[in-house]
Amino acid sequence: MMRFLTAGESHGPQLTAIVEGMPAGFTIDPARINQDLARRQKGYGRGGRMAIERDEVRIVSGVRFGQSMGSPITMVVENLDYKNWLKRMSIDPRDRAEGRPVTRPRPGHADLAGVLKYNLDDIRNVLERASARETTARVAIGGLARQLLDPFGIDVLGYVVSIGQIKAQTPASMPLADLRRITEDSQVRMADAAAERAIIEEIDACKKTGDTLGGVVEVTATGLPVGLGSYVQWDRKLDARLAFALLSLQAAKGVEFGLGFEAAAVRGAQLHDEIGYDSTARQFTRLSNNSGGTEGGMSTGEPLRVRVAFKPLSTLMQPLRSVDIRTKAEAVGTIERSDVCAIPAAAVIAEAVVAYELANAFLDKFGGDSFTEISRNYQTYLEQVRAF
Ligand code: EPS
Repeated sequence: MMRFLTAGESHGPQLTAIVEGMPAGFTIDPARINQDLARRQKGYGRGGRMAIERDEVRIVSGVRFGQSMGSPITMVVENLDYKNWLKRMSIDPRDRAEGRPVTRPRPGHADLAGVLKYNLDDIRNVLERASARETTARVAIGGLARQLLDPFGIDVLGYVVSIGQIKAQTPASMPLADLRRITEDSQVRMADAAAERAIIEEIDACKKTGDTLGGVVEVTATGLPVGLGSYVQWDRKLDARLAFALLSLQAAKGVEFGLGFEAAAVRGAQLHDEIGYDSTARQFTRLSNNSGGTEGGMSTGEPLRVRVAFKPLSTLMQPLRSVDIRTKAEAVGTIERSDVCAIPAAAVIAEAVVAYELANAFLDKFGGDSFTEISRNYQTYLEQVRAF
């Protein structure tokens, strides 16, 4: 079982991730992690910060000669913007006077509950860590997880299905490689050119009025063996673990699998994925995939399909009513540099989170300390399922 911690403030010197439990003998290529970090920085609607940063991972433990050693892997991403915040983010008490405190909480952000909970008189102490900048570390961790899943043919891709009211018609059953190529070329990580044009207009309109936009992203994973996760205990259910991880993302408000909430409105006979058997491949088949690839908290072997709804970002350039935490006088929420829409980035982040949870579920099932041991366990299980 892997576990991780992230640390670091949005405008501090760096973001840090420590991942423990990565088995030995896996190829770890930082360039691949950097590709995902670069993907996270892209997307129409991002603010000025992404022009400053050039997120790149530096691995400072757990990897030697391109392979995992089995020891904790520590990854560091430098915040290039830190040089502009040296005094405001200083750890030295003598710099307090230069702190420029933030005192007007933004409705929708962690600001107000955060200062009350931690008894702080400067909202900056909350927002620095609550910021979605933290997801840089999560994408780096996901990039590591992908390198664990890769040799077993498991592929994971995130893309955008809607922004605001505008929905993409994502071509059903398109191979993941094609979907990757198309969404990678899209400014909003979407496989629908007409919807993309409408969304770009909508983002421009929101920027003019100082508003923000949320949306829904979908993550598909293919190549999963049947039986990841388990029905026997609540906290071993694959979908439950994915939902927990995805809802831990900043601004995430809902998660659904397959047909999702719509499943509640159709009759059982219309919903459930009928079972067939392919005697040549010696494999059970499904005639549909409304479940989104999980039944009873386990992977069915069909593609995993999960969607996450994100609310619009709470930093508004045309701010909402608020109250100053020091004077208690009426005010409006603080204006911080931010994004109009970060949903294209959220697709990359959700993808990383799913990759990590799948890698963990994979290790639960086939776990061992080395690539050799895990491969052996995996092959033996596949043979067992084929011979069933
Ligand atoms: C982010 C960096 C942040 C914001 C955004 C995500 O940079 P800055 O605050 O310096 O402009 O662009 O953070 C938020 C939306 C938020 O609420 O904090 C990033 O790296 O993704």
